[in-house]
Amino acid sequence: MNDNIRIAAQVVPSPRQLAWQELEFYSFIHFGINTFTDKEWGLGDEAPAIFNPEEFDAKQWVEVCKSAGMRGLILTCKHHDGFCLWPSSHTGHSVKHSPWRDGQGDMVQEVADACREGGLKFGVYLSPWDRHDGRYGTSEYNEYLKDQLRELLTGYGDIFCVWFDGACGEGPNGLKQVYDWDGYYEVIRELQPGAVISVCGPDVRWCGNEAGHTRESEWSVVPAELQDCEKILEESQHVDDGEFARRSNSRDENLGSREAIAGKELVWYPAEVNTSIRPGWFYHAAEDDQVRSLEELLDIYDKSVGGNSTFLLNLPPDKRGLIHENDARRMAELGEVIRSTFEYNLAAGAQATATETAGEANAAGRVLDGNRDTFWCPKEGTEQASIELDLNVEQSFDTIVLKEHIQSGQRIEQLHLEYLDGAIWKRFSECTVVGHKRILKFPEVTARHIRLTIDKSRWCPTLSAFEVYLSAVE
Ligand code: FUL
Repeated sequence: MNDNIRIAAQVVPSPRQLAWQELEFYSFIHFGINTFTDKEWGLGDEAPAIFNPEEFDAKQWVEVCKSAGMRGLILTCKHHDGFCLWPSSHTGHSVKHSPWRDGQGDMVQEVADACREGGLKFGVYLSPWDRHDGRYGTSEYNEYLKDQLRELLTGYGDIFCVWFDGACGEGPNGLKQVYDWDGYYEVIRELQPGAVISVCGPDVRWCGNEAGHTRESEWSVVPAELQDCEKILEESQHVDDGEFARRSNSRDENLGSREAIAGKELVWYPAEVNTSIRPGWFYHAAEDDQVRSLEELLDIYDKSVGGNSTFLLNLPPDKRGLIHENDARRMAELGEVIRSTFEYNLAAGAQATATETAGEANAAGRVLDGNRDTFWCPKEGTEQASIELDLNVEQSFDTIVLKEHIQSGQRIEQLHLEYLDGAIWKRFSECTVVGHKRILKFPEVTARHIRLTIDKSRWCPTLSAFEVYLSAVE
């Protein structure tokens, strides 16, 4: 084992990254002037007078998110058209000049409050690209954006995420903006040190597509140069032609393999999968019958949450200001399947033994205690090891959940699973990386003994959870 790999094995998440990772599944809410013009990208010349969601109910949004098992919500406080959902004192282009609540409303406040009451974390999307503001393209605009950040990060309680979009074109004067990213980050770190800065930021990496595609091997330890990737103007989205949103893997397939990280400075920069429940990010009545199927959403859930990413699923409220019945129904169905699948861990009372352990504190049984801070691991320098579960009785199962102790780093590169059939071990599943969580699905197996063998890892693997389930859908 070379030094590089030992170093890579010890790159760890920051506390804010760890807290974010544990949210696993949360919503994106695209709502604004586009909801009323039936557009995806507003031009910036829309009159605030058209903004009037008469039945707006933030509690309904929160209830829908919770029914799916989501733990957070990110609101488009300002999209590319520049219209603000809060009465910003730095522009008139906001709800203040709309008929909604007679210009007295603050949608950011109502959503933040509903999230807090409902137990969801609240995050803000603030588009750096602004097609309305006359300051765009000058240094004054950078000050304007920082002032807006100050408003959003001081007036609405704890913020778990500031989501910066990579899409960028010209402003109203035909000018492009040179963004003061470091200046923006400074404001965020000062006012909300617990918030992750996502996509055009150093904490959370865009998975590289908006279609819901996931990588087989999603590494959280990647070259530091990726932190600047989405901020490169030439690569950002310039045209709203629908093509970008469904393009798959606009970045490399394997960002963290040994080859990809050799000789590079490394950082913990975990992935987020963002996609919409419908073709568009904003609501369009014409898409009411194009809500993604339960199967498709479950598949994305398993491969994102269960593929060492998080799942940011967009739910666009309609002109009434409500999440449409079709989307709400789908979310409830999704939540029901997820809850019932992961309700009974068949390994909860099992016995665990391992080929070796680093000591009593890291005994095999640690994978069964449901505590994210404890874990099994072999001695440092042991890259291959096995752990076996005795379920006490024969059980039928088709799903296994594995978790590494990522507070120690991400290390597993390849593993396989077998069950004991008489006197013969039979292979039934395998995977590459694990990271925060790996969900493995396979044709139903009935057995009492399960063996997991780590074939390849970095320095010494850790395993914090080894759970066994029978899923609620075939
Ligand atoms: C893209 C934007 O252009 C879309 O409108 C949407 O907000 C999506 C999440 O990011 O870059």
